[in-house]
Amino acid sequence: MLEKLAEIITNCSNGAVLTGAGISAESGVPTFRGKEGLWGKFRPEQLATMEAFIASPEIVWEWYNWRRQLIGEVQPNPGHYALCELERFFDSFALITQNVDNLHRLAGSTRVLELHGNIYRNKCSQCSTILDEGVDIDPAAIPVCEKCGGKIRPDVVWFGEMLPEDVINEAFARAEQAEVFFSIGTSAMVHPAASLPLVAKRAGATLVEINPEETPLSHLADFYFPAKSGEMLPELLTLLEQRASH
Ligand code: BV8
Ligand code: ZN
Repeated sequence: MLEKLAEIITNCSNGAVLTGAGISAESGVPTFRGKEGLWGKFRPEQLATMEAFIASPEIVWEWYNWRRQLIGEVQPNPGHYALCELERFFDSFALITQNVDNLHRLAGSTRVLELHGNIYRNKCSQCSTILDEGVDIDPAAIPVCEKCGGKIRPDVVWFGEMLPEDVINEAFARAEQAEVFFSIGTSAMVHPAASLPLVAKRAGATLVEINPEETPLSHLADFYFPAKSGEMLPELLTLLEQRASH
């Protein structure tokens, strides 16, 4: 299985990866839908929405501050680092992530397409002016935008909100061009991100999924590895490096 995939990768020049919360699970960041998941106490619609922010901005900020603090204490895991290495085996490579945790950049990936923003960036909830990185926000005294007085919010994409146009457009373009497309650590349920693997497959890519649990993609994938990304990806890289060295 893995040898066959390594063989295919060696003969392809265009690769793309879509990651979800699962790639950060082994760093200790709770996923969205796992039992200890971020949504444990709340429903996604409750918190990651503009409605929730308008209704109770302090609760939304408490949740993001808790996540910022939690993510601030963790390190990228071997899965993140392996993806930095994987880039070398392709002439053109795109790393597309649904995660807002910044761990791909921390691991050294240079070009990361962040479909859903970045938890450390702040922006105005009215005029979307981006504010300086990661200023801590006190939920009891949420700052307002100098330009328009709008409340400051995290620069992430909430349910019902558009994804950054340029980012999602590039992501679809890369999915269409990919010869090998990896879907790693995502339940493949949130759109439009979840359609990227389908677009790649339809355009003729070899679809690879790495996820300990089955998802709607698993039966579609050419290779489905029921495994942890932090274990599977380093194994794949070792194989690729062995092949490259002789
Ligand atoms: C939009 C940022 C409208 C914020 C996030 C009905 C049908 C279809 C679509 C919809 C619908 N109703 C509503 C919609 C649209 C909605 C949507 O798709 N809803 C879903 C719930 C059905 N989408 C939106 O609202 C999007 N916007 O559509 O705009 C529009 C359209 C036109 C014009 C104007 C407006 C915006 C979606 C973005 C929401 N923001 N995050 C924040 O983080 O706070 S979503 C968030 O959850 C993540 O970013 C991610 O995208 C998503 C899914 O999470 P995953 O990453 O997949 O994580 P999850 O926990 O689910 O799964 C983890 C996986 O890892 C598991 O499978 C697990 O087995 C695996 N795993 C665990 N350990 C490991 C592992 N894998 C590998 N190794 C391990 N060790
Ligand atoms: Zn403003």
